Amino acid sequence: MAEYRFILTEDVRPGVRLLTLNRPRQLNALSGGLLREVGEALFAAAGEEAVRAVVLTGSERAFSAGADIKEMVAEGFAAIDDALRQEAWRRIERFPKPLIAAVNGYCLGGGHELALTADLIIAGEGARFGQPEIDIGVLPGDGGTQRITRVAGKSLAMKMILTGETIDAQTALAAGLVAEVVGAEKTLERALELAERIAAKPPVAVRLAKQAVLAAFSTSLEQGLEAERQGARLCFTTADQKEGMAAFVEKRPPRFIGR
Ligand code: CO8
Repeated sequence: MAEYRFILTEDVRPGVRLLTLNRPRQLNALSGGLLREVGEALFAAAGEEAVRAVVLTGSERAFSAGADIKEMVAEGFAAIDDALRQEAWRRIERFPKPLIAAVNGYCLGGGHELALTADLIIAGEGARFGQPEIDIGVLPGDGGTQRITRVAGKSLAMKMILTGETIDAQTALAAGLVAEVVGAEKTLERALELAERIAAKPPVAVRLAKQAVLAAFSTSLEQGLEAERQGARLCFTTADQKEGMAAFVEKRPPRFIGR
């Protein structure tokens, strides 16, 4: 596995890779370097057959407090116009395997936008979610206006983005922004448990299921339904579909081979 400066990577369970944002003293502020490493690590994980799911986490105090404000002060317009940074976001957004965010503490600005690129978020009960960009003279630049609105609706999106106020984990749960709220000490464990469970499922069906759900955010209903149908059809060409259904009929556990 590659060596990184701002993140830690570890294969912790069968099929599960853990990526830990590792600038704890800066509350995991997303410097260009950190973001590029997340993009690189996910790009690498996408190409490794043995990695079936990834868990992304931060520290106890902060998943991430957002884009690195000091870097933006130093770089000015170049910070937002940075092609490498944009490429990193594209790699993160296009990661084809299941991505679970385990969030404790602050999850703000670009940090919240990073968590929102995950397929599901497990939040510790003390987690705070927010888009405070308005207080530093900008607006969310990495998906917040679109992803919060599509998931949680206009009112909460406007409230978070226009006031910059944070919401707690229970409010995020009620709004559908997170999948589960657990005790802070259990956040990572729960995310890993779900990742391990997903990692044991037939990977072609998992990838197509993820694609089909994501199609709901970027296509018309008709196109989304077609994406779902195509996915289901493709599954019928796999050995794992035959094995899964045969195992059910024969009343035994399936042995998926990943094809
Ligand atoms: N960037 C850089 N450094 C940060 C950031 C950040 N976003 N957040 C915290 N830090 C640093 C602090 O400067 C401090 O460092 P030092 O000790 O060297 O001064 C250290 O982390 C600890 O932070 P605090 O002392 O402030 O800790 P507190 O517990 O008092 O406060 C808060 C915690 C409330 C989270 C506070 O740090 C804070 O408000 N942080 C900024 C949150 C924020 O505004 N985030 C949004 C950033 S903008 C963004 O994400 C998107 C921009 C638009 C897109 C641009 C594309 C390039």
